[in-house]
Amino acid sequence: MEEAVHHIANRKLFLHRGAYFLEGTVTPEYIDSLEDFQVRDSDVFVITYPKSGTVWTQHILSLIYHEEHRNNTGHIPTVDRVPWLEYNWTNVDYEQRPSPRLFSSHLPHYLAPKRMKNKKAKVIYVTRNPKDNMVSSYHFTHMMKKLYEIQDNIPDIGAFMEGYLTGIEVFPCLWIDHVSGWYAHKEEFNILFLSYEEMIKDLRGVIQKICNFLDKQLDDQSMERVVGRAAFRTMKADPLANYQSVGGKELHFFMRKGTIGDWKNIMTVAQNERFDRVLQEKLKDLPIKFIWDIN
Ligand code: PPS
Repeated sequence: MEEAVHHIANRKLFLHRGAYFLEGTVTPEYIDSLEDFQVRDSDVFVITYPKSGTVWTQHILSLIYHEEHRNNTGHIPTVDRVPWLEYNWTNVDYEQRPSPRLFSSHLPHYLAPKRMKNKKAKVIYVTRNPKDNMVSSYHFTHMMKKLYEIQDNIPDIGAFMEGYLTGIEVFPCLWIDHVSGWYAHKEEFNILFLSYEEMIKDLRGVIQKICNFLDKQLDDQSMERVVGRAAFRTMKADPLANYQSVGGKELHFFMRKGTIGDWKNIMTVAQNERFDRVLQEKLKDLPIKFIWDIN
């Protein structure tokens, strides 16, 4: 089990304080230093379990805050506008960055900067139903391995699901631990919970909700632009939004299918039943009603 968890595509994973991180992009010392990260009251963080709509929400935040992004006159990739707190891929000097700073993160709640808990900085936490989350992650893993020409240890969906449910090949930790951790500690943060599914079903409504949370009111034309540019097809074709050239590789498959219920196309009945057996009880303890298909 230990051996199997140690890669995502060409990256080794290392375990630190109960979570896995990508080796070569971050150190245990840096993760520890984030505890004292100088959070500003005006900071905004998008926090997710991977494959829950992170890039989508990053993009929406960037569109809300940056007029030249909305108007298509700016040329800064989303990942630079809303950089990763724990993975500073683009070497942004966070201290020098003007307010309001926007960040993305996959950190579990207990590794979040303690100054985030003064309840002034804003946190947007996005969840996704775990079957689609797992399937999105499965395809992503395959595409990454193909991209980096890694032939070995490519699990089929059954093996991948076992890992997802039990802790093998799970980055950064078990889905249920991440989601239940952030919900259980919600009183400590100024936090807005959103779901991928409500974004699919009512994108404009969710963007308005985000604007209300951020105290950022957009006029009708700006709102129109944000909604239009955050649509799946538009984002998929937008090199600034689709991670096309991050790490010198063509990662445009971050935008794969963008729907609810794709798990039905790949999971067998038996796998679905097994998934339910393992997670159903735990899901009951979450204050979320998941949407499992597009209808
Ligand atoms: S990551 O690697 O954690 O940053 O991935 P993340 O961005 O969280 O999740 C990727 C999935 O989000 C889908 N996506 C979208 N869906 C609908 N509309 C828009 N605009 C959009 N942008 C990204 C993306 O397609 C991945 O889901 P799947 O199911 O694989 O298509």
